Amino acid sequence: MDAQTLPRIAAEDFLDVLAAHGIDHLFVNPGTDFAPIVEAFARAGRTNRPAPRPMVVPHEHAAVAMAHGYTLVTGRPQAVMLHVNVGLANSINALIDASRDRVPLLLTSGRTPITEEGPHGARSVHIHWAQEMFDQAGMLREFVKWDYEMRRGDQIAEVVDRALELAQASPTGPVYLALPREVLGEEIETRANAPRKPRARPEPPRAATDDIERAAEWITAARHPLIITGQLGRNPSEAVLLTRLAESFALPVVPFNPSHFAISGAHPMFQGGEPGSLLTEADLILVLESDVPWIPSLANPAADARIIQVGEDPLYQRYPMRSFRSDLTITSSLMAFLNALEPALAERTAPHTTELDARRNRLAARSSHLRFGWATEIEAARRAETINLAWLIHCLHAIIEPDTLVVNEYSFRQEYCPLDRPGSLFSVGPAGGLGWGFPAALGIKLASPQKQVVALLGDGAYMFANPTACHFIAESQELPTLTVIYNNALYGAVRRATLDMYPTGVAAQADGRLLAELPSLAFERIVEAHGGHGERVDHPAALPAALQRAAAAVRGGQQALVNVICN
Ligand SMILES: Cc1ncc(C[n+]2csc(CCOP(=O)(O)OP(=O)(O)O)c2C)c(N)n1
Repeated sequence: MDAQTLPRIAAEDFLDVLAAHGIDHLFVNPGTDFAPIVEAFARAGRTNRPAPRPMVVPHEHAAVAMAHGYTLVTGRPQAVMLHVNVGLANSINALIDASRDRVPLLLTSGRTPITEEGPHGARSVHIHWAQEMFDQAGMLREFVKWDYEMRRGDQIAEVVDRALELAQASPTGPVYLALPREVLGEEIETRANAPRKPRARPEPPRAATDDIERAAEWITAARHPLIITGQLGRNPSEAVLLTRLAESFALPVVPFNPSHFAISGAHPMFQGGEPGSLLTEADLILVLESDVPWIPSLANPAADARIIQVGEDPLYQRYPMRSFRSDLTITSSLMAFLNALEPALAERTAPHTTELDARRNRLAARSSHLRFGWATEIEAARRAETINLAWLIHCLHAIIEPDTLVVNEYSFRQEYCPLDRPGSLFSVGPAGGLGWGFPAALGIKLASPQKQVVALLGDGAYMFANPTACHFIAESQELPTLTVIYNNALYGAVRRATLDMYPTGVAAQADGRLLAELPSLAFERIVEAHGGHGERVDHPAALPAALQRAAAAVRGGQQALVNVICN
């Protein structure tokens, strides 16, 4: 067969249009619905047509989380194709993470053949009946911005254009497209106008001048301002701007459950990850891209504090309930906001007024005091018999290289391991669908092959990741990452919740461990089974060398895992 002269099928247009949109990878987990896609890839290979690189990922959750990680680094959406409803169902946890993390992504899956006989691609095996649903997209509609089912093979390019422009419009997020087999296999005319020019995209929103003026006035007038960040730092330039602003205008920064690096943990304006007294004493709080800037049942700002909330979707319109106070709500990208705020503040105050200098000194003293406390915790941990979180995170610091990317699906804290580079931290998104960290680290490594990628996971989170699928990908795709597991043989969060709610209850008599205990497994042997380097450590003194050996293995091209047995 000559691939050049065969009648063209719609699946070829699908690959063409993905390539035209700059999509590097199609992460797939295939089924009987894939025949036209497989044929299209084979034809593209034969004719040298540009196509995304197909990567078979042996679990759908991992496929979506890899795409998520890749996009966090590159900013470019990727595509995923899964097997009809059953494969799609396996991906929904990862889709929820991507959706709440506002990651643009084209998620596609097959749809069982529509016709029972007749057209090319009509039903041909037993499962084709039971896999049909009345509304396949219904199971994930709440977590995508747009969904559609391909109806005509000759329309595929326009539909993918629409999908990708919506995924990338502010606020960005996943979209879903169902691809029936007969439609993918439809014979179509070769397009006269290919490759098509992409439509111009709208810019992310920018704060209105009046709002910038008002925010600058309020910040200048405040005696006890506070900045709380959440997603700030996805674009590393946001962290650069924020740091400059914090320095110039003596503004304390608390990255509260941060997704990314907002400011260095070594900076005097970094005030730890918990606002503490800063929250209750503040007379102005600037909330930058944070869905949950504080926990109202635990502590609240003063009643007369002014609150400014800024974000691309500051109302979090897809959240059913969210009631954080706001006196000025600004819809804006953080780059646009911070770039406009800086000169507006500079117009109102010089960086070295007596008042600002005094505040800067006070904040620097506060952060030194905090730092002393963190150092004391580390010293106590060094001398302990078992490993705790502070010690584990502190020990990571010694293996972190200038370009290391830290993936966090545990409690990574700059308090114990200050980072100094914007763009160096990626935490599981606000939905907390566990299992994200390991495959996201693989996607991050795929996007940055020269960099060291270190993933910090709980033992629970590691098991949620379908570890064998992830280790297989690391091995087969040559993506050596370092996985560090905080192994407390526990769903600690579940235990804490039980003890918080029923501190004197019956469950507390057994330390709240009911339903929370996990077996302490030899995870180091799982990585070894995949050709990787495994370490098991249970004493604080042994941890630094184990991490060094694992990091060296990764530098040598081997994936590595350190199973850290904790107290
Ligand atoms: C997919 C998924 N299932 C269940 C949960 C509920 N959950 C939240 S934290 C947690 C325990 C995680 O265990 P681990 O990663 O070991 O961390 P630890 O709580 O022990 O600190 C669970 C089960 C979740 N967030 N996501």
